[in-house]
Amino acid sequence: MNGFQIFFGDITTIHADAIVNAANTTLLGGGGVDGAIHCAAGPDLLKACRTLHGCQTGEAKITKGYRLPATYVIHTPGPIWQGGSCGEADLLKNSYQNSLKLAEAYHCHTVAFPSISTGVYHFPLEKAAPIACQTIRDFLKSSKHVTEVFMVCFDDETKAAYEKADAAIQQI
Ligand code: AR6
Repeated sequence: MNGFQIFFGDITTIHADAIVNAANTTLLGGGGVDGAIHCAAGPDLLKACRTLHGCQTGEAKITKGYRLPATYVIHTPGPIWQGGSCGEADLLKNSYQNSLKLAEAYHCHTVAFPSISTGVYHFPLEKAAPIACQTIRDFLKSSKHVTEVFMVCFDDETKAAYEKADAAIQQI
């Protein structure tokens, strides 16, 4: 039975086959979780990212994890919140879905996500959490290799929002 778990943590310490990076379209690093991942992975991650020539919002690209405990890093730029009428919800769904598809293509069993776009990109947490949980749970219904997905939350408010969203989905 494929599973989804929400917990507190620092994604750079997670022993998953792949962790997902909430990147920007340059894929050349930044602050937040992106900065933490590059810092923990070491300079070879940036070297690998330079060869990828960026990534469009909602798409995903993969590198090795280098010094991270994770085997791979899947980089996806989530949407910047612009009020909600610029396709942000679909783009956020694409980020989760395309990351999961790439994990499946690389035969990953365990995949850990941070809360994409809800930091510097200001996607409202109560809108982002249901999109993330629904997309992950739908994917797990038919995935072959990806069997466990973790949502790694960095603060109380984020964890509470994902738990609430996931509980609502489970009741339907
Ligand atoms: N582990 C798990 N989650 C974390 C960690 C960590 N180590 N560090 C931060 N978070 P953000 P975005 C949480 O701003 O909104 C970068 O500069 C954080 O608390 O990292 O998608 C990129 O280069 C929040 O809940 O990503 C882009 O330019 C969540 O991760 C831009 O920020 C996402 O916050 C992307 O912005």
